[in-house]
This record gives sequence, C-alpha cells and structure tokens, in this order.
Amino acid sequence: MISLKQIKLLQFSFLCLLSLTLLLHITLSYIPFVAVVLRLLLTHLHLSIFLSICMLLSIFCGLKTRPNHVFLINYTCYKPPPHRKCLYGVAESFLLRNQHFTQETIEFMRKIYLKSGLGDETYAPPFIFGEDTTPTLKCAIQEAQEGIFSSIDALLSKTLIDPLSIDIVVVTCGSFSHSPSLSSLIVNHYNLKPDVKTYNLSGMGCGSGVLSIDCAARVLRASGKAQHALVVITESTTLNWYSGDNRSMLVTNCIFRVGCTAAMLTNDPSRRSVAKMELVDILRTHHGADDRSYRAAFQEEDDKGYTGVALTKDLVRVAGVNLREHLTILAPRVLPLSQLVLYAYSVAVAALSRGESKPTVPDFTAAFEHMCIHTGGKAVIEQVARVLRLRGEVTEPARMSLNRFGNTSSSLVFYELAYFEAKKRVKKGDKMWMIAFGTGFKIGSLVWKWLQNSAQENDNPWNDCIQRYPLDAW
Ligand SMILES: *[C@@H]1O[C@H](CO)[C@@H](O)[C@H](O)[C@H]1NC(C)=O
Ligand SMILES: *[C@@H]1O[C@H](CO)[C@@H](O)[C@H](O)[C@H]1NC(C)=O
Ligand SMILES: *[C@@H]1O[C@H](CO)[C@@H](O)[C@H](O)[C@H]1NC(C)=O
Ligand SMILES: CC(=O)N[C@H]1CO[C@H](CO)[C@@H](O)[C@@H]1O
Repeated sequence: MISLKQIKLLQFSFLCLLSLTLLLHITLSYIPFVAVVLRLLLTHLHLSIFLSICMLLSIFCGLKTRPNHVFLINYTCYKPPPHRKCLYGVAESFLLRNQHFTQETIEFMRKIYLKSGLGDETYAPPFIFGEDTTPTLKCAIQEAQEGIFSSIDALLSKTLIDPLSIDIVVVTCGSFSHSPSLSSLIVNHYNLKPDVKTYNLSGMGCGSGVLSIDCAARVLRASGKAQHALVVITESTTLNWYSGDNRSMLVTNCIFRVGCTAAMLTNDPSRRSVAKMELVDILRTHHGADDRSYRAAFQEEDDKGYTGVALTKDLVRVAGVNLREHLTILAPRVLPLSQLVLYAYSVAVAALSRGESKPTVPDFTAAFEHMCIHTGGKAVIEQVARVLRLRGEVTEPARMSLNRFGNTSSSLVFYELAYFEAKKRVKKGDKMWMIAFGTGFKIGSLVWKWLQNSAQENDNPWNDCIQRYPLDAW
C-alpha cells in the first residue's frame, strides 16, 4: 500500500524531472548563438581585449565595494569572586532576613528555585550579601562596574590592544539604564579617544547580546578604514529585584544572576590570522506587532505598587511560535542543499494541504556543528529542543550554563561558547549558531565560522569545574 507521503514524493520528483528537461532544452537551443559570439570574439581581437578589461574592472569594483568581513579577535566572560556564590543557604537566609515576603511567598520561591535548573554555584549581585536587604542604585552601579571593568581588563590584556585604538564601543544592559550611560563610564575609565563612537543599548531584553554584535558589525562593515569595536554585554540585576507577592513576577528573582561579557571585533583583514571567529551571517526578527508576543514578558507595577517583570504563561508558547517564524527565514540562508530540498518539499506539501499539515522543521544540526541556544529558563530550553527536534547533547551547553551561571540575560550565549572551548569541542572551520530570545518579542541569530581550534585559555570561566560537567540529572 502506497502512503500519501510517498505519492507526494513521486509527484515532486516528476516535477523536478520536468523542470530539468525544460532547462536542458533551453540551454541546448542557445548553443548556436554562443558559437556565433565566440567566433566574433576570436576574429576581432580588439573587441575581446576591450571586453576582458571591462570584466576585470567590474570584478575589481565589486571587490572594492563589497562589505568588509567582521572578525571576533577574542572575548572574555566575567567570573565573579567565589564569595559571591549564591548557595542555597545564602539565598534562603536573604529571604528570611527580608521583611517584605510572607511565609507563603518564600515557600513559592523555594519551590521555583529548586526546579529552575539552576545549580548551587551561580553568582548573586552584591546587595544579597550586605547587611541591608534593600537593592539600592549604589549596589546596582557596583554590580555593573565590577563585571564591566574586570571583563574589559581581561580582554585588553589578552588581545594586547591599546585602549586608544578602540574606535567603536557598544554597550548593552537590558534593564539598568544609568546616567551618564554605561558607554560613557567605559570612555571615562579607560580614557578612550575623543572621536570614539559609542552606542548604549538598553531595554532590549535577553536577545541584546546578538543585537549588539549586529550593531557593531554593521558599523564595521560600512566603515572605510580598519577599526576595532569593543562590545560589552551585561545586566545589572540589582534593581530588578521584586519585593511584592505576585507569582508571575517572583520568578525572575529566582533565576536572574550576575554575568558580563566583553568581545573585541574588527574589520581589519590582516587580523584574520589571529582572530578566533568570523561572523558569516546575522538575522534578527521582531515579533512585537503581535500583542501576545509583545506582552509575554512585561515590566510593570503590581497592585501594591512594587515594580517587577511579569513572565506570563504565554512566554513558552510565544517563544515556540516565533521561533518557527524565525527559522523559515533563516533556513534558506544556512541549510545545505539536501536539507533545503526536503524543507522546500515540506513547505510545498503544507501549502497544498491548506494548513492541514505544517512544514517540518529542517535538521539544523546539518548546517551547524555547534549551537549556543540562549535560554533564560528550563521551560524555554525544552520548548526550543521540541521545535528544533534536538537531541540532549545539542542542548547540553545551554542546560549546563543555566545550571552553573543562571539566567545572566544576554551574556549567557557567550558562557555557552566558553563551555564549548573548555570542552575542546571546536575545530577550525566549524560553524556555530548563536540564537537568543528577547522581550519585545525578538529573536536574533548569529552564525560564526571558527578560524582556530579551541585552545586552553587561562581565563575561561569554566576552568575550575568543567570536569564535573555535563551533569547527569538536570
Ligand atoms: C500578577 O500580575 C499579572 C500581570 O501583571 C496580573 O495579570 C495578575 O492578575 C497578577 N496576579 C496577582 C495575584 O496579583
Ligand atoms: C584569546 O586569548 C587567550 C588568552 O586567554 C589566548 O590563549 C588565545 O590564544 C586567544 N585567542 C586568539 C584567537 O587569539
Ligand atoms: C531571563 O532574564 C531576562 C532578563 O535578564 C528576562 O527578560 C527573561 O525573561 C528571563 N528568561 C526567562 C525564561 O525567565
Ligand atoms: C537607547 C538607550 O538605551 N539610550 C540610553 C543611553 O544612556 C542614557 C543614559 O544612561 C539613557 O538615558 C538612555 O536611555
């Protein structure tokens, strides 16, 4: 008995055969014309020389105006000092000292924390360890500065780049927007030159790591001269602390953690030999036109006037629906031909069935050797794995990073990158996909090509614990 799928496959191959025959017919019928042109060129030497010069010129101009390549020279991930570890006992004692929470709320947070997928070694912001339990602006600035300065210091010392040769600074910090901006803070602290171009991005959610790389890459691609761009991706979680008792707002208290990344990008082709990766593709999609996507994670005041970020029940569904949409645009750009043909076929079948069957999601592991999936929480990781039909090994770096560092917002994908390196899984030529989600609702993808094998790095944040990972139970 032949199934419906097989019949459709048969129809599809007939269609392909037919188009191939047609194409062949057209090419063959033009052969006399090609012969005439060739004879003309051979007999008129001047004409052929003129045409060759034109061709060379246009190739040269094409090369000149082609956008620059963008390379990542090196990066660092901030690892807070050991006394900032948010052990279970520390979190509990903080909650008990805090006057704001009822016993019921504390019980709820304990439950969320225990099933959040976070381990016992994530890092909490400074105010959690202080006498006073109020999150102050001073603590928020301290948190931002500690991460930013220590990761830039490490980056500058390992890339041996003089601060004065930094031409572009892009800083992103999701919810903390201090005045003067964090980019001014960096210019001031490192005495950057007066014509440095700075961009400070805030309010862009967890996807803003991808977004800030995109911003720096656009500036570098369009620039006429070789330049260095410093990208700093951080979050100051202090002022995000929620002191009320609305359950959808309490979740962020349990999973937000400290993290920061600094990366140095350049468009200088002579740095290719020392760079770690080349940026080969970027895709950003915005799904904010849809109300439910827009409201999926929302900062507001609860009925008692406490500000917090409410994560709605819709979040996981919205992430799944929008991810499918994002993939339909990404797939044709990155998939190898075999997967693309299968995918085109499933799209055609879905279109013919008028919505009865959905196009299957192609196998993205055929396009990329490695994936850094930003996943602020356990449920989102599971949803991404479901949509992309990923095996456990593929989501392992995401799950382990959540366990070790918590939801550090946009910098989390770089901690995953460091995980791959600590495990020495990366080889020269490998493709890596970074995908991140952000409030709004935005999805961003970066495709990198590795120019080096992964090496032993002294400042990899996983160095002291990598042998314990992956964990069996998560
Ligand atoms: C909590 O906040 C959400 C979103 O603002 C709201 O829909 C919900 O009614 C609130 N729940 C309680 C118990 O206040
Ligand atoms: C990046 O920095 C580390 C030092 O932590 C160094 O070992 C490594 O070679 C650098 N990578 C590249 C590609 O320069
Ligand atoms: C992770 O944290 C960010 C803010 O830092 C928040 O917007 C996001 O909703 C969190 N993710 C999840 C799944 O809770
Ligand atoms: C776009 C953006 O987030 N701009 C911010 C830059 O920094 C200033 C000062 O901190 C903020 O007020 C802006 O909102």
